[in-house]
Amino acid sequence: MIDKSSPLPIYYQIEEQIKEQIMSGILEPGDMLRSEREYAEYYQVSRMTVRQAINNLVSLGLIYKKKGSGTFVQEKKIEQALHGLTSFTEDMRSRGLTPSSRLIDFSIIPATQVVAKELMIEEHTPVYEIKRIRLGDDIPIAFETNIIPANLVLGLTEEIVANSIYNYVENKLKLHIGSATQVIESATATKAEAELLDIPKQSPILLIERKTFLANGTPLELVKSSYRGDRYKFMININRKS
Ligand code: 16G
Repeated sequence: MIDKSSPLPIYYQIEEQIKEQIMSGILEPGDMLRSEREYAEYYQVSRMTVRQAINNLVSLGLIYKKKGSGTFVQEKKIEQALHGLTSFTEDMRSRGLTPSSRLIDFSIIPATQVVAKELMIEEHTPVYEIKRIRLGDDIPIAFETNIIPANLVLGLTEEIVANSIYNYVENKLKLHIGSATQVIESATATKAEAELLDIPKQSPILLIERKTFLANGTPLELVKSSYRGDRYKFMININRKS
């Protein structure tokens, strides 16, 4: 099963074989992999070679190591389609996961110059600053900070933001959310983010900045979200210009 005469490195061949077993479902989420020693014996290679294959699969987020117990197949990543302006609550529900939030901060602060410019309001105008850990089926998925003009989204409370901001804006305030610009980049988790998201420090994360507008063009929110790179991926449908 390992072709030692192949130009492909041996660790890579092992990596591909394990990956194939995960993709085809022979190995399922939560299954424990064989130990390094067992793989080394099975493939007749050194443990170092096996370790390299395993570490690469860990970096890819396909498997994870649990201290003292072994290496396991990771749950499938949550795929978010980037063709609709959806809320976290909707994203989770559409995947059959139960959304929840842990409120880290809820305060009203004066808008800084930068925030004021982005939200097209006067500097020092009160804005909500909301920091939440967003969970799906009780697993932390993202850490999110929203900045929202206080005199636009009236009556926001801790209880509301512990549920869904978009639901309140649309169904209670009857405002129409229209569009958003979104920038996604890769980063590694800071110590604080790692603690909040329950991942090792320096783990890969997807950093998303969204600016959302009401249908009439008024800026509604500035949002920074750090999504766990091991649990989340984005999908876009693209059409070639005709
Ligand atoms: C998503 C949005 C965020 C929005 C939130 C509302 C991204 C990157 N961000 O997390 O801008 O404020 O949903 O969610 O998608 P909620 O209605 O559940 O509070």
